[in-house]
Amino acid sequence: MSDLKDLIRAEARAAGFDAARITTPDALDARTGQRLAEFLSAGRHGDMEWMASTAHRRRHPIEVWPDARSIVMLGMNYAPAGNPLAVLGEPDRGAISCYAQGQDYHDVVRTGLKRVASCLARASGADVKVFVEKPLAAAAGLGWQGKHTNLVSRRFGSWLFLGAILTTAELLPDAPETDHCGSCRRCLDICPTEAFPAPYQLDARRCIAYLTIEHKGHIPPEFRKPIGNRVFGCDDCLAVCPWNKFAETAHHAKLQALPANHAPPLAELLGLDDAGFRRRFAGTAIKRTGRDRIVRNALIAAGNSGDAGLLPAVERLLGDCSVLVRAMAVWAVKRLAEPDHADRLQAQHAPGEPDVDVRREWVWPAA
Ligand code: B12
Ligand code: SF4
Ligand code: SF4
Repeated sequence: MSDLKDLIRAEARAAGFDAARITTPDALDARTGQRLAEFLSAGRHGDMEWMASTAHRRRHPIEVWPDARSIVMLGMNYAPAGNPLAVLGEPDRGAISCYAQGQDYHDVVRTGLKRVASCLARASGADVKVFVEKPLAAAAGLGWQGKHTNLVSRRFGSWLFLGAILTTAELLPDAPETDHCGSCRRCLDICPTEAFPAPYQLDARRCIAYLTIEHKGHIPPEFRKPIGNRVFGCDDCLAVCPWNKFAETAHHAKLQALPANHAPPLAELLGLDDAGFRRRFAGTAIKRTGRDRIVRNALIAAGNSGDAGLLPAVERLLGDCSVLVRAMAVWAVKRLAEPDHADRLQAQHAPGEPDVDVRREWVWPAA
């Protein structure tokens, strides 16, 4: 059994993972399922409807696969090389969360998981399935669920991607990790949108990662200023975690930030059409979000920039095909243009505007 564990650890390292530990399906108690149910019944998942429709499978690993006997939990370090919050002081550029600056992590983690899973299946003759769950990572001792709700590791801080392999193989479990947050509350206090109703709980509807990446509709006015120049995700609660001081920069070649994806100029993002967007972000997690949502986010960042030099690019988007884009172009115009110029643009565009939400943006004061 320990030979098999050694083999799994060696294969995990070769596949690019930085940590590999074992737990069993019965290491999770009923509280995990209850907490997921509470999160969903409070509506905290927003429009991520898949979370509600797959909840029955995600309550407990046994629901995924009753025959599973062990779980291999894997962690991949994606710690950035510099301070990920420095870009927040450059208002003419878009802040892209460091998890998305390299190649698409979904593909990188999935490829690694498949490699470790097939090695385990070959060596043991057991069946395997791949999966992800934070409470299982804590049960396996990879870290603990911090007050920001993500897994924190004493070795890697808050910068770990997670993956899991369920298997019918009997493996000796590792010890779980305990909570080392203590009285710290840095992550809770820095959140720009007050997305934590309580320690260890997140209301995704208020989280900038949700609003800029997952949310398909208009971003509610109350969040537009706090979003600042964040055009894809947010690193604030992770970046301030004191446990990051032990983290080493990510070494997986595919997770290194691509220079073009580190703080792109807003002027460039505002000029993207569909084809340009697909070319620009091919192979990254950003491509999944689509051009309209990224341009929507870049318009919010432009509106917050105070840079009237961005106004011509913003004005061009007043006639865009996407209502998401037109609505935020109106908001950005109102924030950047002199009042008489904004009035002229309103007289030119508002009367022929077919969409009710965009018309409403024209009449709302620019909050
Ligand atoms: C949906 C989702 C999101 C949503 C919701 C996030 C959330 N915290 O629930 C949004 C879009 C907001 C999001 C954002 C981010 N995400 Co995300 N996301 C997921 C996903 C797909 C599912 C998470 C989920 O099921 N949430 C539902 C709730 C119920 O689960 P929960 O977080 O465990 O919350 C419960 C506990 O906190 C618990 N609880 C309550 N009280 C208490 C008390 C104690 C003591 C404890 C221990 C627990 C506890 O109950 C909560 C419900 O209230 C996972 C991948 C996966 N399949 O697991 C990635 C995942 C969680 N995301 C990840 C990342 C990296 C991010 C971002 C950092 C990306 C970014 N930079 O923009 C941000 C971080 C924001 C944050 N502070 O969480 C990583 C996290 C890795 C890690 N080290 O934990 C994951 C695991 C993906 C991966 N494969 O690695 N994400
Ligand atoms: S990712 Fe940003 S917005 Fe979301 S909870 Fe963390 S600090 Fe708040
Ligand atoms: S910042 Fe502090 S409270 Fe938040 S996860 Fe890290 S140690 Fe825990």
